[in-house]
Amino acid sequence: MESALHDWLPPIEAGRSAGCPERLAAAMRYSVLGGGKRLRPILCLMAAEACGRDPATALPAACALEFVHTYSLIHDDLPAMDDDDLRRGRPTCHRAFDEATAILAGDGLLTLAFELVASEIEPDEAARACVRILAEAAGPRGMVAGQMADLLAERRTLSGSVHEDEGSLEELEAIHRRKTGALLLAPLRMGAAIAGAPEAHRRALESYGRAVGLAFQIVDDLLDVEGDEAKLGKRVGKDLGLGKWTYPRFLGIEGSRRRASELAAEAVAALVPLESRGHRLRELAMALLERDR
Ligand code: GRG
Repeated sequence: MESALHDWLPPIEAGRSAGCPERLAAAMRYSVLGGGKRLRPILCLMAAEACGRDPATALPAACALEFVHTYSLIHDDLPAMDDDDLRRGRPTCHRAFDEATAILAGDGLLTLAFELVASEIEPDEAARACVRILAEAAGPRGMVAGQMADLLAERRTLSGSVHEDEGSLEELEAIHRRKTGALLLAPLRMGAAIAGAPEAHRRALESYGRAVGLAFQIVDDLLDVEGDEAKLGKRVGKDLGLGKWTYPRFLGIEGSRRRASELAAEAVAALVPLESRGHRLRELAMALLERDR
C-alpha cells in the first residue's frame, strides 16, 4: 500500500514532476505519506479479496480512496474549518506549507484520485462503477454534505440556538453517515465492483460497511474524550470546545462503548454470506473497537 501510494503521487524532484509544481507535489506527498492507518484502502483490498479477487487488482482504487481521505483531512484542518495544527503527529499541511498550498494540495489529491480510478482500473465497466461510487461518497450528497451539516449543527450549538441537550441521536447519525460513513462504505462497494461480486456479496459488504462506519465514528468520539494525544497524533478534547455533537454527549461513555460493540457485532453478522473469505474483515471490525489511534 505504502509503495503504491508513493509511486502514484507526483514526484518532487526537479525535472521529474511532469507538469506538477515541486511545491505542490511536496505538499501532496507530505500529507499522504505522513502516516495514517490506511483504513479505507485496507477495506477496499479486503473487500476484493473476500469476493475472491487478488487484492492487488484493487490497489489503484485503494490509493484513490486514501487520496480523497487525505484531501478531506487537509481541508478539514484549515483555519476556516477545524483550524488544527497537528495531524498524523506532524504539523498540518497549511502549517508546514501555507494555506493556499494546502488548499491546492487537497484539490490536487481529489482530482488525482479520479484520474487514477479512470485510467488504472480494469475492465472499463468496473472503472466507471468505481468513479460513480467514489464521487457519490465524497461529493455534495456524501462527505461534503456531512461536513456542511456538521458545521451548521456546531454553529447552532455555539450560537445558543440549540440547547446543550437538544439535537437528536438520529440527527447525529445522519451527519456521520455522510461525513465519515460514506467514505468508509465506498471502499467495500469499490472492492466488490472490481471483483464483479454477486448481488448477495455486495449487499453483505454494504451492511458491513455501514455498521463499521458508525462504530468507527463512535470510537473516534470516545478517543477525543479519553484518547492519548501522542498516540493519536492530533489534538484531543476539541469536540466539546467546538460545541460538536458526539456520541458520548448523547449516550455517555459506557453507552457509547456498548453501541460500538453492538455495531461491530452487526458488521460481523453481515459477513455470513461471504463464509470463510470474510475472515480478515471480521478481525478488522473487532480490532477497530480496541484501537487507540
Ligand atoms: C473538508 C469536505 C471535507 C470533509 C472533511 C473526514 C472529514 C470531513 C473530516 C475529518 C474530521 C474528523 C476527525 C472526523 C472523524 C473521523 C475521521 C474521518 C477521522 C480521521 O480518519 P482516520 O482515523 O485518520 O482514518 P488516519 O490519519 O488514520 O487516516
